[in-house]
Amino acid sequence: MIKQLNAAPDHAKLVAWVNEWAELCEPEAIYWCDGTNTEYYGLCDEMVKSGLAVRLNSKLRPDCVLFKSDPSDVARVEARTYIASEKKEDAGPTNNWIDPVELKKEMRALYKGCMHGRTMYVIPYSMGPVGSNIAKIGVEITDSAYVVINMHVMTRVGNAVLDVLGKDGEFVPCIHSVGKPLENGASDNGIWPCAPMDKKYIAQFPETREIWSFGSGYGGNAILGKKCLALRIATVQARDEGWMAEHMLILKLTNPEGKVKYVTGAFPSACGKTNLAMLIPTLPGWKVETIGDDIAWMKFGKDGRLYAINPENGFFGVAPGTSMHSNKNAMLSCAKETIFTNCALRENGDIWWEGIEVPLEPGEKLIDWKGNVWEQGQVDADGNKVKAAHPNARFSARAKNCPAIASNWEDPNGVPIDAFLFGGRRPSTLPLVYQSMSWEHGVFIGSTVGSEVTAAALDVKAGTVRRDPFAMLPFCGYNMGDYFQHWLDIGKVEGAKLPKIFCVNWFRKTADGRWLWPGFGENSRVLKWIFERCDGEGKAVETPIGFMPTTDAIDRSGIENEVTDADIAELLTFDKEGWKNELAMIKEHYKKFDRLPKALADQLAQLEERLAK
Ligand code: GTP
Ligand code: SPV
Ligand code: MN
Repeated sequence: MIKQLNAAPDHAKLVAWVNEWAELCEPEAIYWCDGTNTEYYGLCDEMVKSGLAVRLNSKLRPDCVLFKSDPSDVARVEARTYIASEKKEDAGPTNNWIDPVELKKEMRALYKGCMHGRTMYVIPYSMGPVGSNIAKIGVEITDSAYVVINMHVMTRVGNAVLDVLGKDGEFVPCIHSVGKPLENGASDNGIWPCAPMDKKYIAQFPETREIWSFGSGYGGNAILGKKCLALRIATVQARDEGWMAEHMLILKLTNPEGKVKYVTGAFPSACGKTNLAMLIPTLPGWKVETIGDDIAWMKFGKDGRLYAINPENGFFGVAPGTSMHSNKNAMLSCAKETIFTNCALRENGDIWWEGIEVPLEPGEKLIDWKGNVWEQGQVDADGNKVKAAHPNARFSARAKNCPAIASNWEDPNGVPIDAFLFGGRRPSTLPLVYQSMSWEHGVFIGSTVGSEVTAAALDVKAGTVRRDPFAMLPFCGYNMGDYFQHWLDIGKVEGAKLPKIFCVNWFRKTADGRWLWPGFGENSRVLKWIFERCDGEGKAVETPIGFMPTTDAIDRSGIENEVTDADIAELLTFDKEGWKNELAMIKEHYKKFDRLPKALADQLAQLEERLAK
């Protein structure tokens, strides 16, 4: 008999679905999450007691816990992520595909008895403000209390959601297990539970709008409202219903005269969305406020403009590199009520990571993300510095704790978008900023986004340029060529007043490896030019790749010594030879797409012509 820890809601379909999974997974107990603080802190206490989590020093970091995951379970696993559409061609060339019937059979065998000795938590959650007509409801079943507390932070969980569901409301069913049954009263003994790589599956079924995840407890693999629902499933819904689900930050930009514009930005994972969303402008009088840092859902308003909401409720932010200097608002967001994963632990009971810019005591030793004692300056057998925190260590912080959160961030109608930015880590060739010549040209730019590889996903080679169209390579729930077409179609909607499109690159380096651009708060100087361009102002020159600012169009007041005339000239030159090489790479990239829209092939041909002149 499975214990029922509390009463099930009055929703026959939901209860039947939960019972069906309970029968297969055979948990010890079923618990319906109510979303309260009592529930949240109760689960934190349990995990601290069992050794899965460490409670941080409550004077330094109130109501915070630290987890260390299994060293094999530290990021999204793209090679084990599937779009199981009925037809392979509908998943397209960029997604892994298995026939849904076959995959379900395979996965059911894994789910059989997978929750032995564990509680099955049922999490009703809303992506977007509860009850908003843009919001979507999901229900996640999981055997991980770590996932429950993360869902509390990252989504809106609990009874309010059940109220909206009523007796027969629709929800996206999401099933998750860490894939580590506990037999005969065994316990985790403080060790992060997960399954071996070849048993991990992150599966989306686009036609039936289901999510099945097995074997991983980390981030986007397990917190299913985020990438699985709000992007992979939502892109399919957005395509069918004429809206957009994008891997984009949303920010509110106010100029010194008090005029407001809203800007979104699609940068690949670990390429600066959270940082830009929370930026503190160095330019006097300018203000940036945060609407969202990772995902935007956008729909047309009656006025023909695109209105964006942030479907999330918190930030699952990259920890390393985050400091009071680089991102003060993120540091303050995670000052309390935060879940830390794979950060290092200090002797004083606080967290630490590379780039936090908090000096350690002389001789102070840490507990690193693997649980080993770590000494300052420690090197491994090959002489490489041992990292105290994993490069993809994360904080799960509540949006309401962000000092820069915009007062209207939960407006159910969303905010009207003026500009879209695309960008990635490109040490050469791509200028600091340029503007597209048209919507179609902007879609072309989005389709060619590339970045040096980061630590946000396993199984991709570091250091090389990876093409990540619209920063959606791992997150598009259908054929990428059709997704390009959807972007082109959005541009043809009658009466549409579309955002202007820009490409930015904060990551240019000199030949000897120095950053050419200081980035972070100084990026406000680029936002200023973008703001001006949206109003038809801002000096620019037309080049074969689009409109580039003249070197004096970027306000360098106060940083002329840091970014010299020579630097800005290098940041804003059109590098003809580099672009010829880029063109060849884009051609290679485009060969992958079986359903490449003709308009994009034309854009490529036109770029080639302009470069040949
Ligand atoms: P995901 O959460 O994985 O989607 O990542 P993200 O796009 O939100 O990236 P995030 O803002 O967390 O930045 C990732 C890394 O890039 C951090 O180590 C930052 O310090 C670094 N970074 C962000 N902005 C800048 C910048 O303007 N210049 C430089 N040099 N580094 C930056
Ligand atoms: C990303 O990788 O883009 C993230 C982190 O935002 S995760 O939620 O793990 O996908
Ligand atoms: Mn992301």
